[in-house]
Amino acid sequence: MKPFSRILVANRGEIAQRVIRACRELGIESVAVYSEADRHASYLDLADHKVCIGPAPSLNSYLDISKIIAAAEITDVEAIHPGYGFLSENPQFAEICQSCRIQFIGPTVDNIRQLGDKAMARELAMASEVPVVPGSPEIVEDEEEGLRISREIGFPVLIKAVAGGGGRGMRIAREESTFVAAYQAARTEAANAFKNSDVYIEKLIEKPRHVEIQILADSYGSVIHLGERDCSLQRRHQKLVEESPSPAVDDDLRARMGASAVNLAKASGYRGAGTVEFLLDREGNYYFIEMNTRIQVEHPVTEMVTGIDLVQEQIRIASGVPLRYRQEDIKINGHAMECRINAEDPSRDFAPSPGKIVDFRAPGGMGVRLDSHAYSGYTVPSNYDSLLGKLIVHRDTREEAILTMRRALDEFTIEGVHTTIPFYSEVLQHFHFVKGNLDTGFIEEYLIDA
Ligand code: MV4
Repeated sequence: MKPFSRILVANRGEIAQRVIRACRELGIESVAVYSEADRHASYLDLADHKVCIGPAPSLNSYLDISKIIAAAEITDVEAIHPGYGFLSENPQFAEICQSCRIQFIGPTVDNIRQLGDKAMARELAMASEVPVVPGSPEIVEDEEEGLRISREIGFPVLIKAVAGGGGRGMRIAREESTFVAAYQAARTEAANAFKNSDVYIEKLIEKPRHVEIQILADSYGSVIHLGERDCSLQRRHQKLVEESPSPAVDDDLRARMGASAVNLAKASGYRGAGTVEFLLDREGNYYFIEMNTRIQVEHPVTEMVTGIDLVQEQIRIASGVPLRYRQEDIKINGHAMECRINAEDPSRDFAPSPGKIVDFRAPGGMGVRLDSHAYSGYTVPSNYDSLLGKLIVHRDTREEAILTMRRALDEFTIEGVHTTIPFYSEVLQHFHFVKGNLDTGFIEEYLIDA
């Protein structure tokens, strides 16, 4: 039985294509939406229907709730898949979908609200016996309280915005004397970026790994985890390479982190696919930092090692079908790795490089998956993020995955715009990367000239 008859995909680019593919395999009709800048996008050809939702700027198209809802009403869809970014973690959008009797393919409105507030998510984690970084139990109202808590947990500390994201509204205070300035700077930045100046405090974990657990939860309280992704390789809070399993996680740690993630999801009454983010320190301690209530860019590495189509599962869950897997059904097979290929110039501080792709030759062969909407003749618009696609490999071991990734990167030809392909070839040759010695400072430390 198919879960829905028709779904609208409220996104663009590779993730729109990814969701349309899942719909097609489930026998569900898809409706693609596009801005004027995406008129010639290839994902539109894969969908059963398409609707123009306005001019190029996201605010007037992909972020305009009334346009998306109008497109959904006109095409009479039963559900909307938001992809990632744009409206995917907007509780107001999820609420409007609900009031229009359109199923939002994602978590409940309450899930998005509660977990989108990082201080609330932290409190929930503490209440569910999930390890958190030592810090303030709640939001910190003023400098005096902040100083008192910081002295208690010990410097250095990190002041974080409750509405934070992408590292904004985050400041380090290494010692008492710089605390007040850092506290005020974090609040001001948070007020400007998120219209919410609330902050909380955590002890600073130096050079952590970023390890996240994928979970799936159905509407009946069943929750499973699908192992971890190591996303330690980042530059300015943009992930570059993701892999599963993490070179730093063994079966025992995976079981403990997985149980923590499942406990948190159960405590919040979570529904759908979600990701619980942890920091892993040098001693192998893990600490909850936040939960993402969407499908993530890097979801394919988990799909490759588990064999589970996460987008199809999102759709099934949203239609009210119980989970088809129990925890003991989940086996991690081999090793998967993903490189995000961006239209950016690594030699110019990763500046966006929009323009026309005059030649596009995709890699292939054993163990290679390419999720990309780009093609020869495609013009990369300057209005959106610069993701051209994701190159994913899946092999028996990490060593083999690295060899296949290097080979696939060598085969991959994109002419007309600058891309991050050559940068990845360097990363994959790096001694520390090959050894699996990664932390969130790796790129800045080893690969960017100051
Ligand atoms: C931290 C941290 C160290 N200690 N929290 C960055 C964005 C937000 N998602 C959380 N982040 C961090 N939180 C404590 N207590 C270091 C980071 C961090 C980071 C985390 C994951 C991946 C890359 C990062 C790069 C810089 C800082």
